[in-house]
Amino acid sequence: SSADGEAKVTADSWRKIDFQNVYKDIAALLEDEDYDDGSYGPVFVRLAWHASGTYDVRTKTGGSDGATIRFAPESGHGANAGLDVARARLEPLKKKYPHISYGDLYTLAGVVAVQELGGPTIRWRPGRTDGKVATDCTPDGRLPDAAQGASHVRDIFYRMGFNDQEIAALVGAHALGRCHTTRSGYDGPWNASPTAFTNFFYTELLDNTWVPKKWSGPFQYVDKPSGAFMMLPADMAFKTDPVFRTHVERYAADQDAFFADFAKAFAKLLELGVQFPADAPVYEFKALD
Ligand code: HIF
Repeated sequence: SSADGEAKVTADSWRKIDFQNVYKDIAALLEDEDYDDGSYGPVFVRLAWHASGTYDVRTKTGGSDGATIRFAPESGHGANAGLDVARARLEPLKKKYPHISYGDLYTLAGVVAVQELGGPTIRWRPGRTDGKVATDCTPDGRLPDAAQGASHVRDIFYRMGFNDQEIAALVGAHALGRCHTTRSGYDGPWNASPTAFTNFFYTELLDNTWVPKKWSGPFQYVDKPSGAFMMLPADMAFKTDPVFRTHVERYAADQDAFFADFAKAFAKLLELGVQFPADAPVYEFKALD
């Protein structure tokens, strides 16, 4: 159980931790040839985002502080299906570094994954606490529903405090990983290199003809003619909505612009609702060789 580790985490116990070492240890957990496409990186990014993306800017509830994603009922919310796999993979590091909070561990895992899969440097600060309990879980429905379109996506991300440009920059993370029929019900990767952080979400979205997948599963798109790659209905909103599309075209044409804007928006996402100690250091970790 995690109770021992939790008891030791106080508001400033991060001071005892060498986060460069934690970074290295998370990086060592990424590769596994028997898991998915060979990397836990994509599911670590999804864990970091789902731990954070429950934030409501109006009520100032949710977010990664306290990491309520590990408690029922939030752990069992439909949007979080499969994230137990990522949490279990990281659990040995909570044992090794009992002073790290779960919120810091989960968000740092997302940073490590983005960077080690070839993405931009993400500024990151420690200071999240373990001081929340199951009754602090956010209500179901705070994370986006992949079956819906642009107005729903805006509702969800405006609630977190993002604007259209930031939302369009974030969605590029769907270059990573895949959908699993056993988790979301959807199926397949977004492109041919799901373990590399690229701007391929945008280029594939614009360059392919996307057609409804013919199957008995949930409505989604596949590329014509190969059928090897997928788009969620919510992803397709970034092609059809004219404002989102302006940003998508820019990021498809300019990977550096995407990397710069993603780095800012993703760092902001991971910090939503967290009260950092005034002297918490901001890390810019170097990717390992
Ligand atoms: Fe995802 N996302 N996401 N997502 N997501 C899935 C998988 C990943 C949405 C739905 C899904 C973001 C936004 C949205 C990642 C990262 C981010 C899956 C498939 C669904 C259904 C889960 C599964 O079956 O395993 C929706 C509707 C979003 C709003 C548009 C973020 C921007 C893109 C915020 C983000 O960073 C990653 C990485 C994965 C791949 C996980 C894996 O296990 O490979």
